[in-house]
Amino acid sequence: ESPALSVAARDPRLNDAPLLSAARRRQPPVTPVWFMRQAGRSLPEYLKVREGIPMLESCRRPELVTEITLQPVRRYGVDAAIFFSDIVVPLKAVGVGLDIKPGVGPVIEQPFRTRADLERIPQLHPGMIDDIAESVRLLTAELGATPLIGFAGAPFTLASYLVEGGPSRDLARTKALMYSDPQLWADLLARLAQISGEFLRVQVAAGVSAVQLFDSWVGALPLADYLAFVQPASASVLSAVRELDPGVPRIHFGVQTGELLGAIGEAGADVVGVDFRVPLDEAVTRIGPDRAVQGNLDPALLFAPREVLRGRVHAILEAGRAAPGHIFNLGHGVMPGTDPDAVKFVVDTVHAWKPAQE
Ligand code: 1CP
Repeated sequence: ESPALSVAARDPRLNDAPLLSAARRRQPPVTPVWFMRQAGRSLPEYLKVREGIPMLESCRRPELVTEITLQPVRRYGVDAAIFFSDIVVPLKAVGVGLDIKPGVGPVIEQPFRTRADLERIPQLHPGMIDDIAESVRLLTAELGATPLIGFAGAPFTLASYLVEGGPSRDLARTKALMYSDPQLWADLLARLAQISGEFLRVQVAAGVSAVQLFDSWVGALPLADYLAFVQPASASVLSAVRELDPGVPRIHFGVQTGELLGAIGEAGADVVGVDFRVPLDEAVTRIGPDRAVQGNLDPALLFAPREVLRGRVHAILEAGRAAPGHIFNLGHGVMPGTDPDAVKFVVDTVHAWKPAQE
């Protein structure tokens, strides 16, 4: 049982924020836009403030987290900030031995293999992440009418790092555990659901306006296995947020999830993130009329000529009209080496767009 968290008062101007209107399926006057990985390696101002500070340490310094989170909001005029952190931060906070290696990603000291390994993944308690709440408070004070999106990794994607020991192409060990010891798998996912749920609740209590649950690698599974082995744990994370504050929209995203889109919505999302492989109007058919969508420009298009980029942005905005609410985003994160001026061009193109009259 988690202790009661009291929810911070939010800026009343947030009621009219386009991001939150779209998430609530009230069509805002302009389509809101933000980008996964909008902070980070594509920004020179990010590389400058990160110099000499290891990634995981930078996530635990509230002043630095605040500065890095605000950088893309200042530069691009996006409709939301995404909290600067990483999906493995709460695992580190409970004591799992891990690091984020530059150019690689998360690396786990002792990969998860047997039931005995569960003992090395204790529950997360709010007192372990006071700095996260502090960062959110600093940020919401600076952001005013611009929403802050909190986030966490979903149980499947977190489990994939723990079991593989780091980034993996095929998730073979993860699937082997899932198919060979379903009970241990369920217990691992339940533990990770507690950790992700508490990580999100601390952010919501401190004042974030929306949350995104990243299940980046769950597209590796067929639908039947997603329903049997993953959806219950993801649903428990999303319901932990809803119980604390039903007014905070829940966005849920994964890569290569074309076959899973309906089920990802049914895990308890208000907004389903769509990668670039499924056109948005087709995604709406798969998800149904009760949820908004977010997406879905291929991040590689940021390297294309401006006329090509503009055409694709307009096509996505047109396709997004099929949805009861559309938040413009990429189909996955901004890639390192992306020209920040191309990102700014997309923001301006989205904001300038007017739907053709019927
Ligand atoms: O030193 C560095 O700058 C390392 C690069 C980096 C950054 C900037 C990592 C390592 N994490 C982050 C920040 C981060 N991670 C953010 C906030 C920034 C923003 O969005 O503006 C977020 C939302 C994440 C979430 C995250 N971490 C995900 C889910 C999103 C996604 O891209 O699918 C995942 C899978 C991770 C793991 C991770 N952390 C870092 C890397 C390079 C990776 C991916 C490794 C892999 O390919 O498996």
